[in-house]
Amino acid sequence: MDDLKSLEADLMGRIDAAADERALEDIRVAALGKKGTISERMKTLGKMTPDERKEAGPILNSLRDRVATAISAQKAILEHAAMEARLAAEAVDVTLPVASLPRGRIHPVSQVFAEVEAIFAEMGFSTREGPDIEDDFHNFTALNFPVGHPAREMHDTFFFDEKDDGSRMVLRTHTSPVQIRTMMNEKPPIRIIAPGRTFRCDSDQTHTPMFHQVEGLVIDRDTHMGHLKGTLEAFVKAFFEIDELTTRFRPHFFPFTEPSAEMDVGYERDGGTIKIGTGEKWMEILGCGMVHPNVIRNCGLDPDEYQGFAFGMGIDRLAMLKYGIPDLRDFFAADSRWLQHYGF
Ligand code: 2NM
Repeated sequence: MDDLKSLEADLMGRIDAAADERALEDIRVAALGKKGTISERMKTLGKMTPDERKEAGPILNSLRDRVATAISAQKAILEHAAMEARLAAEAVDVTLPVASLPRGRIHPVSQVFAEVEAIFAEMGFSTREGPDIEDDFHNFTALNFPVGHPAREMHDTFFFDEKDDGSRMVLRTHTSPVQIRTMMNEKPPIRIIAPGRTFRCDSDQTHTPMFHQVEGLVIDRDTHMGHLKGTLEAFVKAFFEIDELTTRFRPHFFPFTEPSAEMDVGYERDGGTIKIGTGEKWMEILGCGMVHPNVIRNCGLDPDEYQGFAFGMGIDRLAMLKYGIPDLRDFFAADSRWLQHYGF
């Protein structure tokens, strides 16, 4: 028995002192491996009388268990220390400036989104977002698009495959579904903008199948077209950084607003560049109108109690106008030289 005690003390001392996982593994093999000191003792059990074995068996078993447990515990300590040492050695200060790589730039679309958000935030608007993939109700029906309306047809809308119930999801053709969700889920007064990606099956010099929009919505009691006009004129002045602005509201048709209008702003050419603000010419810049009573009703609000205005504009075109970028298609070509030139 005494030699077992001293064997255990010796093993425990060496396990505690093991400096790394390799040294510990050597100790494990020397004690518990096939020819290990403890394993060799276990083999002697077979040659004992039943009475001897009854006494020695539990003693050897528990010795083996204590040694195995000590090895596991020390292994965990060594693994943890090794990980700490590796983390310390491989630490990188991600806040240091990158000196040897070309710096990335902010895409003009991201820049303009941020500018538009900041301007409307100052006027008390907050931002709402929604999914790119929408159902028919939020993209069309709630917005007062009659069944069979041309905008629902294949040539404008990207449809997904029919589901088992016959319905089809769509890539949203505008961000208006965000306004629908907001009206259904929040209580007036509502003052929000909805920036994001939109999709229409259209591709030429001035249209890309994916483009960017900001729409806005105000719903309150006694909201009228004066509020619409004042808000949009204040926005255009702030965005183009001008004090003088002439505007013109041309009657238009949208299913979701009544009356509807397109807003033109005055501009003039100064050499090759376009100067927005005043001038002989008119530039169409956004669509707008008073939210149709059907839309307000579809969202569970009473149109006799609440009215409001809404508007929508293309961010890509606003970026081209403000920053003198000539070709829309370069926006989405992922050409790093273009981004180096036009980025922020
Ligand atoms: C536009 C033009 C006019 C619009 C309407 C709505 C809603 F959800 F309130 F009915 N959201 N956005 C709207 C109105 C959008 O884009 C050219």
